Amino acid sequence: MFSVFLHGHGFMLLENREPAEVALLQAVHASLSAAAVSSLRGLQSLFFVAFHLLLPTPDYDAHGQLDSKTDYLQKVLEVATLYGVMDNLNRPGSTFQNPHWDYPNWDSGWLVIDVPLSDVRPGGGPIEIWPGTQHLRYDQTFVHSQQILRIREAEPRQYSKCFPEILSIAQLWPSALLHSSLGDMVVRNPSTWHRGTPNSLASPRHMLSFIFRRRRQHAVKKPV
Ligand SMILES: O=C(O)CCC(=O)C(=O)O
Repeated sequence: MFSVFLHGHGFMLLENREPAEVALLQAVHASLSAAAVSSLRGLQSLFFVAFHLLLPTPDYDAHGQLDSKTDYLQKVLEVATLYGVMDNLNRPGSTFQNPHWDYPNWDSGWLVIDVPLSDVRPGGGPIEIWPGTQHLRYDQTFVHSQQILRIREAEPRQYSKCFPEILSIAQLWPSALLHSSLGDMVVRNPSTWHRGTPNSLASPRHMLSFIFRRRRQHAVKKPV
């Protein structure tokens, strides 16, 4: 089932109501700028999931066998790099982002886990995701694929530039709005198209995003 979701659709939403971990997530958020990697060690569920998915042969079905004595952060760091932990802030009054991918799908080995720091209900800025788009062959999908893929410092990325071809496909392709609860994990292949949606509520929506990349020597032919 996990392989159908993450490999087939490009994302999955896992519940995590572990109170100690939810409290730790909030503490991490409070001290994000100063956060040393070691301060994340108690996020056992998150690193447990990440470790199994970042293995050279991803183990989609290991969920539910968490061993509290194992240091899963350490295990993750043996097979992958933690590129960053960022606060994806969606402020009240925000509008739609452009549908985009974070990394093109030929740049493999990336995994992102988004953790909302509040319950995200309709109108509260849920992330929208286009299942299966991580498998698209850009050269067969876009007329102007070169232009869309040209990502250089000096040029607008998809975040800030709306490519009509991406937008028109996104309008036709079924998408999912991921409503979630504090502490849940949205595990996604960052090549899967997604965007931020309007936050029409009075409070900001904070979401921690953990960005991992499998080490080159552990590369798999098929990215998760
Ligand atoms: O904040 C969100 O819901 C989405 C953020 C996002 O897609 C991004 O920053 O790349």
